[in-house]
Amino acid sequence: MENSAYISLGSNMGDRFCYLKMAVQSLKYNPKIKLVNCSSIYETDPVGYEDQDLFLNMAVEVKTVLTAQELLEVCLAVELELGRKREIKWGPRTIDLDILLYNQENIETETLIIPHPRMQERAFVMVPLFEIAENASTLPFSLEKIPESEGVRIWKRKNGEDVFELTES
Ligand code: X6L
Ligand code: MG
Ligand code: MG
Repeated sequence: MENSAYISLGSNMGDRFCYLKMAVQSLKYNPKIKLVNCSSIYETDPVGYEDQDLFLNMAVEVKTVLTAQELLEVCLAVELELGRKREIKWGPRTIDLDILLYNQENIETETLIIPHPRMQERAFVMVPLFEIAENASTLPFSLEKIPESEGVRIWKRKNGEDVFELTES
């Protein structure tokens, strides 16, 4: 598992916690992905399109043999599996998985931009990421400057066995 990636997850429809859990499990049980770290879950005010329900957001760190493009395909497949419909731009979704970082690479194809555009301005992305990556020396930027954490509240704190709390029964 030679590559390291950070993925942001978000849900604001139906059983939001269940969707996050199922998405994390899908990653965890993919033989080409090793789940290495998992943030707490935060409840966050919607950004971009504000007339929708509150989100639950979190971030995970994975190691993988997949390329960034292949990892994107896995993320999109998980979204499809969990009933994601793309109707309103920036609108409600059962689950959203965004690749934030892939190694220290800058990638720009027609379907994928890494690092994720404007991620540094979004507290709902940066607060969970900072929680699991604050000691990582592999980040392409300093994480000292976290944006205003307004609109981001802890919802389920990870315990010492965070991954298991998220993926068990
Ligand atoms: C001006 C214009 C300022 C657009 C911000 C920000 C647009 C974020 C889209 C923006 C702008 C986005 C989530 C969300 C979305 C989420 C929370 C997006 C895409 N996804 N809000 N809004 N959590 N809290 O996962 O990130 S839509
Ligand atoms: Mg997103
Ligand atoms: Mg997305």
